[in-house]
Amino acid sequence: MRALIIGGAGFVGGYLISELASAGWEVGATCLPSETLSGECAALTLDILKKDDISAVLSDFRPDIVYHLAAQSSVAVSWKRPQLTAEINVIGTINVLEALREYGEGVRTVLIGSGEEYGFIREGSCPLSEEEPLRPGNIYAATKACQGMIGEIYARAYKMDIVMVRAFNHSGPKQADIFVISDFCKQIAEAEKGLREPLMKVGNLSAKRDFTDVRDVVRAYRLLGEKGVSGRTYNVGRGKAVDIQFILDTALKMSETPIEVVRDPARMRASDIPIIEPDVSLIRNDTGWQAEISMEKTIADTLNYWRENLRL
Ligand code: A2R
Ligand code: GDD
Repeated sequence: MRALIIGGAGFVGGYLISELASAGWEVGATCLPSETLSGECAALTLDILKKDDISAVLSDFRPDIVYHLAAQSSVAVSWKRPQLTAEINVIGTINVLEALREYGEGVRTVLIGSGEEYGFIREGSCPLSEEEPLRPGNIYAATKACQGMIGEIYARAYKMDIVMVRAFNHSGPKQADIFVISDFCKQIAEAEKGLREPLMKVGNLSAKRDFTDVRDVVRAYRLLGEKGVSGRTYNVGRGKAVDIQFILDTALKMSETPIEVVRDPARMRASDIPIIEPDVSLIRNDTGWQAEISMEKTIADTLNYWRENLRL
């Protein structure tokens, strides 16, 4: 199997390269000119805002399957840079799908969307099945809902083999520190080394989110590439939301130094969905996948990553 990962230099990309290469797949991965790729893969440079360049990459690498990961992936950034988020996540995805449509060749495409797409859910509707109506509550979520809808349109209209994913929160070593687990762990590691005052800055601790280890998530992506049903959308998550307070308490228990918690208004969002929790029976039934790595391990590994990788 020849897999092309678009957006391969991001957080998930590195893990997906390892997962697919370990399974014996031949992997090509793209990155922006400013980025570098790591792992066992053919490296290609690509900006998805340049459609002709996508066509050239497809003709060069000739994949059987394409994983589209490239995105502006932060909810927080999407409030500050809505145009950029829409351009990359919507126009960029259309460019990818147009290039794939022209390429033909029966290639399978896996589009990575988000659990955020469900947005303002009705009371009592958790766990959320894939049939639940989408009511996005932020710019990022709206662009990902749009990506999924456009994916469905291409699948139906052009009979393209497209599998869509709504990935819920995922974390692990090497994640950018703008995401909550990585953010809290980095603050602890800095406090332990005396690089900052022993203060933990936090945002909204009452939001409930469903966290899965990135190493489980990329296994789900491989299995969906192998066994996912064309045209279907799959939730990828643990199936059990916890509040951010739980993440904070678990991380603080691992700290080697006492840390005081302080609310940081800059970390509060213009609007934050109270709970997002998926029903994961569809992916379990179609692929046998379920999350295996505990949240405690994800947090411990992320904290150890920061302990070893702080730039002093
Ligand atoms: O923004 P950068 O410099 O971190 O680069 C990101 C890259 N990217 C692009 N690639 C090609 N053409 C573009 N115009 C473009 N704009 C951004 O996509 C980054 O290297 C990659 C996305 O990786 P992350 O931001 O680390 O996201 P992550 O956590 O790997 O999530 C993968 C997918 C995304 O579609 C998320 O929205 C979804 O899973 O949750
Ligand atoms: N980042 C951050 N920092 N978040 C905090 C903090 C803090 O100090 N304190 C509380 N939170 C809360 C946020 O308000 C949000 O409710 C939750 O923690 C998770 O925030 P993030 O880790 O920034 O992730 P996200 O949920 O906005 O988005 C991530 O998950 C989506 C899937 O549900 C990203 O990985 C998206 O790309 C992904 O699609």
